Amino acid sequence: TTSAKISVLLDHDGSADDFLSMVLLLLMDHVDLIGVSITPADCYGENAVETTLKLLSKAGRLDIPVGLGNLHGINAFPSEWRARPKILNALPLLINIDTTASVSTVVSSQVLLTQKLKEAEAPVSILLTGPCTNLVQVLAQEPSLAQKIGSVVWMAGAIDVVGNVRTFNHDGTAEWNVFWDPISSAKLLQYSLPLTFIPLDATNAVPVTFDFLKRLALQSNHFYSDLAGQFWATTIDTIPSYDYTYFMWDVLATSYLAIPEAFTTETIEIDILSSGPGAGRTYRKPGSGQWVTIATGVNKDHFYTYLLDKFNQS
Ligand code: AGV
Ligand code: CA
Repeated sequence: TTSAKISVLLDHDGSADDFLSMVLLLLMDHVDLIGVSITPADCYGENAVETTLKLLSKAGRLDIPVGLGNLHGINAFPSEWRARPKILNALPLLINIDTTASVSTVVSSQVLLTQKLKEAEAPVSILLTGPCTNLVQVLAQEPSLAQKIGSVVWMAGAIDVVGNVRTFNHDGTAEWNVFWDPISSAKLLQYSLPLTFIPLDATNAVPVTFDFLKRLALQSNHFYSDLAGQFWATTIDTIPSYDYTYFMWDVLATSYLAIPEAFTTETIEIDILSSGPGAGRTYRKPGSGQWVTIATGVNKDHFYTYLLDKFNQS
């Protein structure tokens, strides 16, 4: 029934798993997706808007408002990663979906998030699958909106494991979503929000493997299985090093909204470095007063079964 639904705002940054996260939210019976905001981080904004609208159109959900952020973090993502949505839009499954009629409905991310939080009568769950910059800006301008937020689930951080940033003048301890705008990331901790991080500690368990892609392809007569298989195939790089391995990062974080029982968690006090060679590092700091629930692991079979079942639905 409608009353059992939770209202969810998604802020994503346009990588393949960000789009699959949006699809997964649309397929969740208990979720009412009330807005999609885009951060131009691991994507070029205009390409990500296009993919987002194509997918909403395909789902018959162009009623969901879309926002595009105009804020940029100080540590840009590699351009090769940002350009990937161009390939997604060219795939046979998406290329002929025409979105020109709906482009005018795109507003700025801050306007969208502010409006939706203001309007909300029940607590809103916020899912962040990219950096947290838009949300932090909104709260900086109107701190009282924090009371409208029931939970924030963020694919972010690397607590007890190495990070995934490999770049000049950095020590490798940070995860990219935190590193892109480490200043906003550190600020997010100061609003006493109910925060849950799905960090690399948990996502490291779910790389995109040929074995999983084979299982997905066996059910590719279903549109979303076909879509997921093709999106993830574009992420298989030729250099088999950790830095180039694509994980189901955001999709795992999204699944937390539906199958929290598949995760092991811990509630701890942390801090985030906002500058220096460890910029974006998320680390345990007892006494900081900045409490976060972190996912420490996941039951892979539970997650895979859930995912294959969801992408089987239409
Ligand atoms: O750090 C993981 C985050 C997730 O939100 N992103 C990708 C996911 O959408 C950044 C990222 C880390 N390594 C990457 C990334 C890679 N090899 N390719 C693209 N993006
Ligand atoms: Ca992402």
